[in-house]
Amino acid sequence: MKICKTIDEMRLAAREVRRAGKRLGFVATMGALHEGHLSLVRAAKSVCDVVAVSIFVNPLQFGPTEDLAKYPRTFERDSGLLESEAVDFLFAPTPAEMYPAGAATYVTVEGLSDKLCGRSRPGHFPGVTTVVAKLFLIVEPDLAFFGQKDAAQSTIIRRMVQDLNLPVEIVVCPIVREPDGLAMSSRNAYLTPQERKSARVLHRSLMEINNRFDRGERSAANLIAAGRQLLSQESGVRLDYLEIVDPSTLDPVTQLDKPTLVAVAAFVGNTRLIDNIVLPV
Ligand code: PAJ
Repeated sequence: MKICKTIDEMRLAAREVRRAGKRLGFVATMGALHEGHLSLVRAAKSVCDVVAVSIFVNPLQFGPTEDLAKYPRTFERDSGLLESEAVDFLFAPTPAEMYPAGAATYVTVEGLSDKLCGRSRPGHFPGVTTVVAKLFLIVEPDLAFFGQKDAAQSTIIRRMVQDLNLPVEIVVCPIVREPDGLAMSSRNAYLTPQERKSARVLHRSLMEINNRFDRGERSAANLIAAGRQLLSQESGVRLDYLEIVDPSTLDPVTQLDKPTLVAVAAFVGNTRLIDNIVLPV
């Protein structure tokens, strides 16, 4: 596995891959890798000739009071894991390499960027789309793999790719969970043992909604009320949002007569966790 620290190195390596007529797959991450990330790497390996992964804790997508400084950074372990997955290139730039002084350009998906997490984290999605656009322009992958775990992020990136005619195909892969249902996340490392137990309520509330939906409930308000009820019973958990939305517009729906996204975000202690499920027609 070749580690590229500079944009020039990564760009040259990727150009060579394409010149050889090979299909290049790309997985963007912020490191602290877990099985969720590795599932994207494996999906990329299974359909691409060459795979590049980036590790970059993107300062632009963190708010002033968020966890940028304490975000887990485990580079040695991460590069070992990627090496075992036979990843070809690891792009690991510094913040100064990605954002030299004077950088002033943002990529923003209007409208979508202030829905769901965008409402409670202003500036977050413009930070994500700016860095992902830059990464796509540096790596120029044929396919890029993202997780359903960050459902709104995937929707917004698809929109950006479509609107800017970026020549990359977006593939969204299923959520990887712990055995008890908790969605894997780099932020789970912040949880105390007690919080780790409480965190199960996110998935439990989604399952409750799923069960009621299976039994025929189609009112979004009733489904949300049932989920909120469970969430409110768990001490130490503070709900940020629980919404049922159209997966492509992220706008709330009232009646579930087409596929919908049920998305939840909650603080468990000081740690903000997200999860979601898709309900069929
Ligand atoms: P990060 O949180 O490191 O996630 C990198 C990718 O892994 C994202 O596409 C995310 O959806 C996916 N992922 C995380 N947990 C997952 C899980 N349990 N199951 C399946 N996929 C999972 O998302 C980001 O980084 C950043 O915003 C980034 C896109 C890299 C831009 O900075």
